[in-house]
Amino acid sequence: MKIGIVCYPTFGGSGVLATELGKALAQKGHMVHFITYQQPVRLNGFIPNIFYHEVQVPTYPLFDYPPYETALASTMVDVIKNNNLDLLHVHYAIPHASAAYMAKQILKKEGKSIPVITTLHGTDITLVGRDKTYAPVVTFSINESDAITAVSQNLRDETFKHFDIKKEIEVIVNFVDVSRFSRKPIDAFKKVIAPNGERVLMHASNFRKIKRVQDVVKIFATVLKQMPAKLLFVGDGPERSTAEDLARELGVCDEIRFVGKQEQMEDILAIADLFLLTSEYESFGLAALEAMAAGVPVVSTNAGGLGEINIQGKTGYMANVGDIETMSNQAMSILKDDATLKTFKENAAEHAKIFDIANIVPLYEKLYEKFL
Ligand code: GMT
Repeated sequence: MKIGIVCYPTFGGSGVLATELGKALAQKGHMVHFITYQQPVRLNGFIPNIFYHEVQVPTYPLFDYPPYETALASTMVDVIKNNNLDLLHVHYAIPHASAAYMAKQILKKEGKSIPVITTLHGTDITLVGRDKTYAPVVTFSINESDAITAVSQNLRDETFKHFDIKKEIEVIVNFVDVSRFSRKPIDAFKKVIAPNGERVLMHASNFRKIKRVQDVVKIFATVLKQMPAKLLFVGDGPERSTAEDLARELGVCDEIRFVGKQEQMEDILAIADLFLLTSEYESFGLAALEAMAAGVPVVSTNAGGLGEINIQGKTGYMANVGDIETMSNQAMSILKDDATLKTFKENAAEHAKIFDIANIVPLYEKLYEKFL
């Protein structure tokens, strides 16, 4: 098949998922054309069946807001026509679904029909998409998609709750390449981070408000009172400085490292003992799944779809949003001794296998085939 993939190229989960999907499809022999405004972060190295088309957004003094969506729709038309694509798969509704609708209409006038599949990822529905500035366009363009998928049951339910959707939404859960994340820790790296064998806690996100990164700092500060530990913060974003300020205020700054945006998540996760995800909402929590695939148990909130991946008392624990005390106790109960930690690690790795790339990518292929 010749498949066009549209996504955000940045470190967010939807872009990561879309890029990993494209790579997996290319490895299975499909021709995959990425259409984005920048090379997606996980699209590194040369893969023969992958093509990359950059969306150029020319500026003009008249434009306070360069019309990205128009440029995207035009690029879609160009790529679909010139490469004779079979279908277009857009990830994250805004503005990808509406740009795809526009491209589809243009091509229809020229006699070419292009099926559009929209995958909903989370904030496109639960936060940004619900804003009345966007909602009518989001509702319309989702309904106009030939197929709609959501990355969790929770997100499917939220979409029906908040939008007037007339079509079925298929749940195709996120996936992880388990083999890639089953890494042995790099000893030298572990020694730098935890020179005295301290427990290593970790959080990875885009540090947006919704992630409640201050809660991560608070949980870590509580754990630190009970046992030697280090905290790795991976990623970057608007709340990073707030987290840093709080760490200073709580006197735990020396035990925390901010390692910034990282591509080699598997190497970092390999040295971690516990992953903390304190979000107010997660449609799925791909970062937590990647942690589990690396054998790292998760203490998270029970928000959104997190309960669909994190199994209470088995792969980790969950608590209500903002319940620092419970999450701190849960973290300590996992980390308290080597035997308990080992059991949680094994459970996490085992459970992640359900979400292995080999099980999920065929579901997308099956969906695509319906339209060919
Ligand atoms: O979490 C973010 O802020 C990034 C966002 C994105 O769209 O890139 O992530 C969403 O999609 C991921 C992949 O499907 C999910 O794993 C995340 O849970 C979801 N984020 C939220 O729902 C907040």
